Amino acid sequence: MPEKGILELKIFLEKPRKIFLASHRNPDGDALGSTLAFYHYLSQNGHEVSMAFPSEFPPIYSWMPGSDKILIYDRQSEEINKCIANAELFIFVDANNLSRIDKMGLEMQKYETPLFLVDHHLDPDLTSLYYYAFPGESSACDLVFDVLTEWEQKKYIENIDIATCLYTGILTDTGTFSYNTSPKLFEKLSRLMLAPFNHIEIQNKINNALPEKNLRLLGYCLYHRLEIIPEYRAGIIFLTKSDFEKFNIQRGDAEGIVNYILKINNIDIAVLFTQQPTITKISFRSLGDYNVEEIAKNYFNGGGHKNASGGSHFKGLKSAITLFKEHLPEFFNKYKTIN
Ligand SMILES: [Mn+2]
Repeated sequence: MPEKGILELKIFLEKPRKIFLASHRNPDGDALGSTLAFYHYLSQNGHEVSMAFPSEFPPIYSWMPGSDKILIYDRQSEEINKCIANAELFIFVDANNLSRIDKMGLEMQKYETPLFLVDHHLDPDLTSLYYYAFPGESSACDLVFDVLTEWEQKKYIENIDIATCLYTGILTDTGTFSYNTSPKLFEKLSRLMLAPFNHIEIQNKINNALPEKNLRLLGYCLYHRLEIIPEYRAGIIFLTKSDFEKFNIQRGDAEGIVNYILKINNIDIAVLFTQQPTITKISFRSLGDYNVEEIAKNYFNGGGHKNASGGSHFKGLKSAITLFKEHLPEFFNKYKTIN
């Protein structure tokens, strides 16, 4: 069973506790939503809660309730180390293993503090004392919904702050309800929407709020950098270090670009290569049964989900693209019959 100790944890939380919440580097809407939903629930119940991400979150999420209380390890490590040292419980959301959050994870591993892992990625670390890990579910927020309803029934889910955060995480991790959905998920969403928040307003804040330069960058990528490999239903885009300078962009600004490749008809596999100061980062997306997690894991030191994964390469941008192209035919042939 991919869950352990949920009811014991509820008993542990009957006393006020010091709790440290953490999620992954380059936090997305789901990392924020799941962290903040726990933050609101736990602080409303008298616990002393601190929360941290290894790196900054995109400003597009700064309207989320409680986001101003999030600490960032890249610039507040001392303060965070104190929170880690004092905590009686760690809650780690939307990531499968503490080893994935480098320095902050190492700091947490120094202590015997019980850990509660809530995640929907593949290969969750099931050595923690408590976990609720269902790989393949839509989002960490989807799972936080389960945990909170198991603990508290309906009333907490209808709290406006908690509902806002959970809705946002589900919205962003399902590409506005376009993948990883299920009747059960829509049932949960209908429960969340009983809370008095404006869900269209949230969609606009997330989907219709790109800075102009990001859209111009997208246009540039699609016009100048898109390579289509029709025989393997694949499309790739790359960005160099000098592109980052030219468009004055940070890595987060390029994140959504890969999804546009999949909008092309007859394309089911999409890859974005971004050249970083020392490494090349790769984002994989796919439609249908093409399991890009496999290619991310086998060749690019990464992982994630079947239709959305990430990885990295240490021998330069060109070498990363060549490596992908080398393995594309076998990858395509493996899955083409089931698609
Ligand atoms: Mn997620």
